[in-house]
Amino acid sequence: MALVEVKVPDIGDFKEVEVIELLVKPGDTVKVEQSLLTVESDKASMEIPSSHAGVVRELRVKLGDKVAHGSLVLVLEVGAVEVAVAVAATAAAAAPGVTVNPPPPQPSAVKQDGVKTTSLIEVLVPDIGDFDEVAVIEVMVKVGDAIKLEQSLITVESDKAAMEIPSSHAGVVKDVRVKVGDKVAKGSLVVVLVVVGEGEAAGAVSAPMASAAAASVAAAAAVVAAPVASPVADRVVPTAALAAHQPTVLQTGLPHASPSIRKLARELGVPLSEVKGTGLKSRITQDDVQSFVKNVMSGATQTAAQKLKAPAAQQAGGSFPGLLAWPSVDFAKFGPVERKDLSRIKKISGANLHRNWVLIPHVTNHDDADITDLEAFRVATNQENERSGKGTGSVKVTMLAFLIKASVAALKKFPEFNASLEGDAIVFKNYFHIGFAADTPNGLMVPVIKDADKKGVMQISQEMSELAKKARDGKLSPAEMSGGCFSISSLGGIGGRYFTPIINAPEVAILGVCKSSMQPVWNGNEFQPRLMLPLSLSWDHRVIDGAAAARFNVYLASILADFRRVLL
Ligand code: CAO
Repeated sequence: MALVEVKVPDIGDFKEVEVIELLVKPGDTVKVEQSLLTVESDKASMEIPSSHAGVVRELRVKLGDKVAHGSLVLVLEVGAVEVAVAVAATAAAAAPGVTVNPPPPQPSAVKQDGVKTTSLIEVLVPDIGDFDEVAVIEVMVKVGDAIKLEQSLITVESDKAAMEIPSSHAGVVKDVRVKVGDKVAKGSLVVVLVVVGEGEAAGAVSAPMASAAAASVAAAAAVVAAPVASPVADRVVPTAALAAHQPTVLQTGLPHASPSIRKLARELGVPLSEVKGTGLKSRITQDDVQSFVKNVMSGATQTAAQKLKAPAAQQAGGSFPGLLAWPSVDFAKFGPVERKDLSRIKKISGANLHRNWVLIPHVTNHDDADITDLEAFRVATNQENERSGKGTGSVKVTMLAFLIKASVAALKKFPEFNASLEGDAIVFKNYFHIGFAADTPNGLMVPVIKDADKKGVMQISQEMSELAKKARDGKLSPAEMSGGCFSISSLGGIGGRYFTPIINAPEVAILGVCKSSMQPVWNGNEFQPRLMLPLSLSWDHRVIDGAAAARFNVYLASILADFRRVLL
């Protein structure tokens, strides 16, 4: 084993470039040519490959560092064979032999003083180093676009660098001769421009540009031809040919990402222009691409293409072939409108609710519970707590806390309600975590009271009040919203009679509660005024039968009518 220092190879006529991405860390095993870091000039990003295989012992650069030819990147621990290769490569690097390609022939100027001319100009790919072919990954112009001199036309990419091909002329695009996926090389036709000249033919307009390009091409050629310590180092320098041009990345608004990230995005079908970069200078990192994919998969976000298709998909998508497409209406035709994006929470909860509604065969049973005595007890308890000082602060015993306790008793009696469906099996849970729907300014959230069976009504009230506040302040953690077995959605503080709550998958049932009201109830001899609480129990018919649901409601109502039944 020996230590080898890996340095930045010759990167052309860039004095310094910034490290914008570290692709390895100490302890990583790297192969020869594996990219170690990404550096960036104002024109291109490039990856610096390893000259040896080995294990990274020490990183000598960090994000934001400026590096140049010869800067130490990292120290590698390599085996004996690799050391021999390193020695040979270093010897080669010391040898003379820098050759500079001659500049390409320049077009001759044809003067036509005082005459306005219109000419067709073919814009070709300039010398891009020693790449035979590079792939076109973005076409930034279309027919009819007015193009400025040096404006980027296309982005091409090798396996190590992405670069933009600028226009050699100002003009209007008459024809685009490349498309994404095409392979191009030096001299490939990119676009045909209509160029208007004041007293100059198009060829003359191109002359200064051509010489500028020639100079930079020569510089690039020198870089490419220079012997370097790494057997692959010449592959990182093709973009020097563009050094003479103004930065175009920001002008075009193209996503800022290294070649490997672009490749990853292409493989995954991720539209990079829709990914928010969190790296240095808003650069898109691998994590950004991965979280974009996760968000799309979880339904938290949609790609622009999905959004376009979404309305139709909601009705006539893959799951419901044959249904009519979602109506597309220009509402502004009928009156003033205002368009507002859904909140993040609404997007997430909406996607979940939609899935649950579509995939779960819901049935809802409605019933009433006589809570006359329970409400009297709740009010008395709160008054008693007030008097004795126990209720100081904002916490008071709520009807919902009693409902949680009563539901736990019903879940214990009917275990199929405290279950989840997993393929062909039912998973019965021996814990009782109860979620409750909380209405927040940003949308619906469902915090979970953990181990509600082990907690008293006072403690549940206290936790509910804290969790509801957190939900409204947008401070609920994922842990506080996970693990639920059964949910309760209470609209009792608002009003209404009954509704159909949507089951919160993978749970199999949910209890909806509306506002209690005094009702005349027949006791066998006479009508009596009783405080009745409307209950709506939605259940998954794949797991639960209608009879069980009716029994669950009857039992729940009986407990609410007389909580002593919990003890039986
Ligand atoms: N019948 C009659 N009154 C009721 C009641 C019921 N079933 N439930 C609550 N109330 C009363 C309370 O006693 C309270 O009155 P006082 O202020 O006089 O004591 C008032 O209504 C307000 O209660 P609340 O709703 O603030 O408190 P809660 O404990 O009942 O509920 C919470 C807390 C977080 C569940 C509730 O605020 C909330 O967000 N509910 C909406 C849930 C929701 O959106 N569900 C729909 C999901 S499906 O889209």
